[in-house]
Order: sequence, then C-alpha cells, then structure tokens
Amino acid sequence: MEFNIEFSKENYPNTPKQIEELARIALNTRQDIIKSLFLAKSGHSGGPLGISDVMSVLFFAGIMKYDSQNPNWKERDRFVLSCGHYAPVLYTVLARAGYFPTEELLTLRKLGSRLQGHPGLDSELPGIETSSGSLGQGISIAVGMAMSDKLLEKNDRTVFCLTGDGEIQEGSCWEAAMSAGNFKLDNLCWIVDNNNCQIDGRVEDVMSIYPLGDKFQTFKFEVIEIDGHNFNDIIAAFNQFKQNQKNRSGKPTVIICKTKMGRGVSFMEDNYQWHGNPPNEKEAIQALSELI
Ligand SMILES: Cc1ncc(C[n+]2csc(CCOP(=O)(O)OP(=O)(O)O)c2C)c(N)n1
Repeated sequence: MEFNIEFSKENYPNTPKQIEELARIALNTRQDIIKSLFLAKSGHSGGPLGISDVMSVLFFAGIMKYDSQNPNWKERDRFVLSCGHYAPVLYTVLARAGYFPTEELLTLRKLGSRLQGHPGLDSELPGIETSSGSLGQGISIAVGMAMSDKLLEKNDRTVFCLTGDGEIQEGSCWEAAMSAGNFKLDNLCWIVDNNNCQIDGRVEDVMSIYPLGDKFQTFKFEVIEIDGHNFNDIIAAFNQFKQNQKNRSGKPTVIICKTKMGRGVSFMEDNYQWHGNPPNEKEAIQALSELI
C-alpha cells in the first residue's frame, strides 16, 4: 500500500446527517489522527481514536453551535478538552470544521507549530477555548464557564467538556461535579470517555472509579450511559441533553461513553499500551490499511 501522507482539504458541514456519512467522517478523522501522529513521532493514539465517533457527532451533526469563520462568536457553544492529551482528535475536527487549514495537521508537535501536544491558549489556534493537559483542571474551567453563562450572563449557551476515565481519579473533578450539581448547571454536558484504560493499566485495576453512573447521580447529575461507537446512541444522548437543557431541568448531564481505546486499528484496540505512543511507519501503514 502507498502511504499517502497528505491531508485532503475536505471540510464537513455542521448539519444533521445519515449514520453512513457520520461513520465516514469518523473514519477520516481516525486516518488524520494516524497520519499526524506518525509524522509527529510522539503523542497519544489510543484515546483520540476511541473518541472519534463521539467527536464526529458533536462537531458535525448539528449538535454544537459554532462558526469556524468567527471563532469568538458571542453565542457559540464551547468545547473544553479536559483530557488535553486527546489533542490530535480535537485538532482534526477543528481543521475539518474550517477553523484552520487541514495542511496544518502535518505540523503536530513540531517546533513553532500551533498544534502542540496539548492545547494551549498561547498558541492562538482558533477553536481552542482553554489550555489543558494537567488532568482534572479542564472540567473545573468548564464548570466555571457554565456557571458564568447560566448565573451571570443568563444566556442559552452550552458548555461541552470531555474527560478521560482515568482522569476522573483526580479529586478536583469531583469538586467540579459537586459545584455543577449544586448550582444546577443544566447547560453543562460532561462527556466521559469510559475506555477503562489509562496510562499504565485498566482503570479498575489502578484505582476503580465504579460504579460511575451512581456516583454522578449522587452529585445530582442526569446520567446517560451509551455505547460510544453506536451513532444512534450518541445522537440520542446529545438530543436528550439538549431537551433537558431546554426544559430547564436544573441538572447537569453526564454522558458516559463506553468506548474502546484505539478503536478501528486491530493491534491498538482495547490495549492500554497504546495510550501514549504514536505508530511507526510499518504500524501507520497497517493502521491506514484497516481504516478504509
Ligand atoms: C495532573 C496530571 N497527572 C498526570 C498526568 C499524566 N497523564 C497523562 S494522561 C494520563 C492517564 C489518563 O487516563 P485517561 O484519562 O483514562 O486517558 P486515556 O488513557 O484513556 O487516554 C496520565 C496519568 C497529567 N497529564 N496530569
């Protein structure tokens, strides 16, 4: 197989779509991730590949309100990547949404690039709402944003925030959860990537976070648990969140997405050893031959 290292210029519209189209977008997202990580020669493969289906729906199925040509649009919804090491998937969807040229994906982690290993506000990359990488902090920032929108500005904006599942072993996440429940932040949608893998093992073996739904319920959340690779489930979950927000339910929502780390690439799937490695050339060729 010829290893095509170019990135197509294709942008995707943010409109409701058929499942087949969303599946194609998620597949292309995974290809972009593999290519950029291979070129970077460092970075995280497993998490970004696993959450690609959810991110494709969030950004390209008309769920999130944004204008890539006007990134600071006052009425936009905000996406906070609390698990900053998932940057490759965020950069990919932002590029495909039109925030910056897709060619820039070639520069992941390079000196002087705006696409550093973890998102940074100092890079001034359009679409980045906050710096992240120190686990457990992004969700607190997201809660602050949601609090300001709901209690101070009294607007209809939404804050979406993605955390890992190992990440929520950080105590600060639970302080954020307590605040979100207490202050009735029904404009907050917390997405947990529940791949049950973390840097050096299975989450339940390192330090169990289970039962996860029950914990969030105790913190006064609306809890939705889904298969994070089932597009019908993902769309329904986001729609249910939006309905709750519209009804002023007074409860933040958590969508617990059961996913497989490294989804789509046989030798990476459900293997925590792919948490923080890029593919080498042979592996990248193999991965791309499977992502078709
Ligand atoms: C405060 C803090 N401690 C440790 C790390 C190092 N670290 C980066 S990712 C990670 C594992 C996170 O696990 P999870 O959230 O499940 O992500 P996944 O393995 O699914 O990619 C760790 C310990 C960090 N970035 N920040």
